[in-house]
Amino acid sequence: MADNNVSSTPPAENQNPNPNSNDTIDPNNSNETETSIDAIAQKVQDSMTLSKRHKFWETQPVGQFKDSGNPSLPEGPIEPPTPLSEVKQEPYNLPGPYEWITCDMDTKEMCSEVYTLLANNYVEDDENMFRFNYSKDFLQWALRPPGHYRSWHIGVRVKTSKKLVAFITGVPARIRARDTVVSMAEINFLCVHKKLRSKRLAPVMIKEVTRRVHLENIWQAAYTAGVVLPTPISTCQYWHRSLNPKKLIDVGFSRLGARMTMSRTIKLYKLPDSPITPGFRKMELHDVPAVTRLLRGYLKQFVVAPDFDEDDVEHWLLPKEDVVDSFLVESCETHDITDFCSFYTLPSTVIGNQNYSTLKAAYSYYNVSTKTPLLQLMNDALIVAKKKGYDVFNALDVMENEVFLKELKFGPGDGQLQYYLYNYRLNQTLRPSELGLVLL
Ligand code: MYA
Repeated sequence: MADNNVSSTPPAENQNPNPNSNDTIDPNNSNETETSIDAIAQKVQDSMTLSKRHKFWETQPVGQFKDSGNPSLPEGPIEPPTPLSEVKQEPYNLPGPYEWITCDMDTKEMCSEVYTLLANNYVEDDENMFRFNYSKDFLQWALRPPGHYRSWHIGVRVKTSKKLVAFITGVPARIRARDTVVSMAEINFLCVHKKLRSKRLAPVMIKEVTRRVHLENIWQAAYTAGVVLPTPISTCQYWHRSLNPKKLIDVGFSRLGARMTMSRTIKLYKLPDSPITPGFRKMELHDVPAVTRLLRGYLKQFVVAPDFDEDDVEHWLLPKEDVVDSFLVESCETHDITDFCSFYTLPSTVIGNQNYSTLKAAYSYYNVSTKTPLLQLMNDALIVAKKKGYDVFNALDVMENEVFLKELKFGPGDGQLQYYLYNYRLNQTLRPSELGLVLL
């Protein structure tokens, strides 16, 4: 599903900040050349349409569009940490009718409130046909990894009715950028109730989560979004593999191809009944050390990737019913674990369809092939996903996924997913294949 949202920016916030927009370049004057380069950058900014200015993001320690491709800026933190005693101790001000809460995701009641907010107000595709429907079990899994902070699960309620109307979360993660492992927050589930949109609540939510992350002495973050903000480290694309083509066509997720009948389409996407690779089986608790070794070795090749230890692997990759599925290949002779594949479960609500209310989607997570060709491994992943009743298998073009996407009959989606780092500069935009990170 396309992961897009539309944000509108009030015109009052988009005044032209540059009174000198007629500067010209004099190549003979190096001092002036520098200022002139600034002037060109400024002109590029000014020439952007009003809707592309970012009143909030321009104030944040993130790569700015005007600095893109400037090799003189060093890689690494954009701002140094501030002493903890200087971090603002009180929450940011909210408009009068609202109050902050810290969400206790251990309780069923809180989980249900968050679930309901997201189920009705979270990410929709461009045509508003589908909306992500993260399950309660999924939310508990996504928000309570090893070392998580309850204070990073932030809600906004209406003071009088106590209704939950906004949400944002962080979870801790060690993420490697080139050779440096950085403690970061992974920020996700930013959501403002539909009735409260375009009131600049999102920037307050982001500032508040930033403050609470800073209080734990963490100064960097990673996040993804469907929208383009300053400035993506990489732009990725979703690909979709039909498992239940008839349903996907009936709900308008896909269309019957030219010169195709329904029965030919069903035949095209048909898969064997069971996996083909000998030794292919579900991951179990005792596999955690071997899977960790396999994954750590594999992720080394990517420019940005998580630095998983055994606790992380146990949490993020040990199968959890209807949340995350992991399979591996155990050599029949040596009993070595040679290959691994995984996907997570994220259904989408089908908005306003008479016959179907939900699409069951599997999302490719981390896959490692050392002995079994990646194509064969992922074909087995498709086979087990089909067997488990998924309608579609989605994958980003990250890591080595391009090797199998076209071959296994994935088709490109219409939305793009942008990857971002907060307060960390990389001086080159990454190709998706240089990314070893999947956020939920
Ligand atoms: S991505 C999923 C985002 N959620 C949705 O798409 C759900 C449906 N949409 C909504 O609920 C609202 O439209 C949201 C915006 C809440 C998205 N990421 O309040 P506003 C900027 C970052 O008037 P609203 C996810 O969860 C926008 O450019 N910024 O707008 C990762 C504008 O700023 P500027 C976004 O539509 C989140 C401002 O907000 C996003 O009512 C990572 C407008 O505010 C977006 N997806 O609400 C968050 N969408 O004027 C960043 C809009 O400058 C984390 N905006 O352009 C950063 C790291 C923090 C921790 C740091 C620790 C060191």
